[in-house]
Amino acid sequence: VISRNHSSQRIRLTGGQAVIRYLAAQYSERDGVRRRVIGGVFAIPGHGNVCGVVQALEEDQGTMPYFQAKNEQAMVHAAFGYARANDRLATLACSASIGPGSTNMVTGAATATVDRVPVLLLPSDTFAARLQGVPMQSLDDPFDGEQTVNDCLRPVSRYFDRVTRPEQLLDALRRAVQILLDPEHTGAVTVCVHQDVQGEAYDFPAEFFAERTWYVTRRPPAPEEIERAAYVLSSARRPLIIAGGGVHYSGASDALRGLAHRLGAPVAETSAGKGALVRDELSVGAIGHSGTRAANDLAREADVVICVGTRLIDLTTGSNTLFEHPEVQFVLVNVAPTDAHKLRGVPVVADAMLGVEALSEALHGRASDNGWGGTVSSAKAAWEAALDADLAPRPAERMSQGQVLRTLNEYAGDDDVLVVAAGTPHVDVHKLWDTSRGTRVMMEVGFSCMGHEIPAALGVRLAGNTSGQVYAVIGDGNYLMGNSELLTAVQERLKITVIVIENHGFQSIHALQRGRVAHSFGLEFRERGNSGRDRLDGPYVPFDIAGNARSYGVATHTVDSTSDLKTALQECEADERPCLIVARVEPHRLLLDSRCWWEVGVPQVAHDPETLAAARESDAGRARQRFLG
Ligand SMILES: Cc1ncc(C[n+]2csc(CCOP(=O)(O)OP(=O)(O)O)c2C)c(N)n1
Ligand SMILES: [Mg+2]
Repeated sequence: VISRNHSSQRIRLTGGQAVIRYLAAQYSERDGVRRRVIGGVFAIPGHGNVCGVVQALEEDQGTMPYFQAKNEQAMVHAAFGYARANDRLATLACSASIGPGSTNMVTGAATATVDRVPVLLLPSDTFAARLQGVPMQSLDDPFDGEQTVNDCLRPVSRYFDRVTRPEQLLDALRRAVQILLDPEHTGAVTVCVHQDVQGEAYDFPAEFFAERTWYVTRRPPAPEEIERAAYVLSSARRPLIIAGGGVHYSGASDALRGLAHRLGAPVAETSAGKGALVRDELSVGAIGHSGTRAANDLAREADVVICVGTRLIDLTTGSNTLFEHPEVQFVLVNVAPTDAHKLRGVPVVADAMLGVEALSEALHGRASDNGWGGTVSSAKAAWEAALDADLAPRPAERMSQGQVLRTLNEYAGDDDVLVVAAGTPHVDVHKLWDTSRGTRVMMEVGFSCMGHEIPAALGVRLAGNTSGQVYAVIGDGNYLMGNSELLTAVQERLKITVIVIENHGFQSIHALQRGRVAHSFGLEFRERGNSGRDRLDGPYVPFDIAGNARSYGVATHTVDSTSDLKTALQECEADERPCLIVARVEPHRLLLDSRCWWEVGVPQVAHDPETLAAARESDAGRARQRFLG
C-alpha cells in the first residue's frame, strides 16, 4: 500500500540547497539490494557554484559527502568508476563553475554516454536574469540569446536540461534520476543550473524531499523473440558467444555459462566484457583487434554469433572483417533496441540475464549438432603457447610491458580491481590478462579516454565495495595527461596503486603510424633535435615520473625487472598511502598481434612511395569488409 502524505507543508530552500537535499533522498533497488543513487558530490568551486550547490554542501548536515576534485574532466571519470563498481545502480554528482569549469566536463560526459555509464553533471550557467551585463566566462553569442557554452554538453549527454527557475527542479531532478537508472538510456545526465537560480529561494513541497526508492527492474524478453532466436541457435553448428559489458552490469555470468554449455559455444569477450566468463574451458578470452588469435580464428568460422550486452564497436568486429562464414547469422541480446537490431540479426531486447536464461530454457531438449569438436581447445592451446613464447625475455632488451602485465596478473588476487583504458596497456590487458585468477578488470575502451584511469580508480575505491587493491595501469603519456587526482587520493587517503609504463612516448600510436604510413613523426617524448629537419628527433626528455608523483605525497617505486616489480607490489600492498610504480620497459616492443584488421583512414596520396605502399597494404583489409546489415 502506497500511502501519500499530501501535506501542504513547504520548505524554503535555494535551488542549490534543493538539489542536494533531493539527491540525498534518492535510492535505487534491484534484486533486493538498495543503494543511495548519489553517493557524494565532487566539485571544483568557482563563481557559479561556490555560493550555490557548494554553499548547500557546506550547510548540509553530513548527508551528502563532498570531494574536492583537481580537474573537472577527472571528477567525471571518478563518478564513472564509482558507478561501474556499483553496476550502474549508483553514481556521484559533479558540480562545476560556469564557463571552463563546466566545459571541462565534456570529455568525461562523452566517456560516460558512449559507455552507457551513469554520471550526474551539475554545470553552472550564466544568469537567468540578465541584469548583470555580460558575465565573465560566458559565450555572449550575438545571434542566440539562450545559448551558453554548456550547450556543448548536449550531444554528449543522454539527458540535458537548463534550469532557469528553482521550481523547475521539481521536474528536472526527477527526470535526471530516472535516466541515470535506466539501463537502456543511461549515460551522462546534465542539469545546468543558472548561478542566480542556485541561490534563489523557492517554497518547495516537502514531499519532494521524502525518501524515494527507484526500482530498477529487469526487462524480460518477448516470447516470440526467444522463439525466433532459439530456432536459429538450434541449427547452429559452430556457435560463438561474444560477451560485452552488459553481462557484467546485469550479473549474467552464470546464465551465460549455462547457455554456453547448452550450445557448446566458446565465449569471447569484448573489452567491457573482460572477465564475463571465468574458469571455464569454453572461455576463449578477448576478441577483435586487441583479442586473442584463438577467439578471432573461431569467429572467422562461426556460423551463429550470439552477442550479449555489446555495442559491437569496430575493434570487436575487426571493422566488419572478422566474421567470414558465408551464411553467418547473429542473435543479439541487448537491453538497448538499437544494439539488438545490428547486423540484421535476430533481436532479443531484454536484460542480459533474463534474455540468456530464456534462450537456455528454450533450447532445453533441442539436440545441438556441435561442429567445433576439438577446435576450441586446440585454438586456445595454440594461442597460449604463442603468447608464452612471445613473453619470453629477449637478450639485450629491457623487460617488456607484456611481462609487467603478466607479473601483475600473477600477483593480483580475487578481491582486487584493475582499471585500464587507453594506449598499449588496454590492448595488452585485453589480450593477455588471465581473468581466471579472479581480479575484476574494468576496461574503458568504448571511448578509450586517456586520463580516465587514475580518477576512475579513485571512484572504484570510493564506492567502498572492493576489499583488495585497486590498480590502474597507464602509459607515460597518459600520466602526463591526467595525474592531478593523485593529490585527491592523498587528501582523502584513498589507496590506489598506479603502474606507469615508461616507454618514452605515445607508443601505441607510434606503432600504428609506423605500420600504416611507414614513418616516425612526433610521437616520442624527444627533444627537438639538431638534425636540421626541425623534428622531435633528439634524445628522450629525461622526465622523472616517480619524482613528480612523490611531490604529491604518493609512495613511489621504479622497477626495471619483473622480480623488482613483484617486490614493489608487495611493498605497495603493505603501504597505506596511494602508491605509484614506474615500470621502465623496452619502448618499441609490442605483444604479438591478434591477426585481426582494424580500419584507420590512410592517405591515398603521399610524397614517399613507402608511405603509399604501407597505406595501400593497410587498406587491403577493406576488401574483406562485409556489409552484414
Ligand atoms: C584524451 C585522449 N587523447 C588522445 C587519445 C589518442 N591516443 C590513444 S593512445 C595514445 C597514446 C598513449 O600514450 P601512453 O599513455 O604513453 O601509452 P602508450 O601508447 O605508450 O602505450 C593516444 C594519444 C586518446 N585515446 N585519448
Ligand atoms: Mg607511453
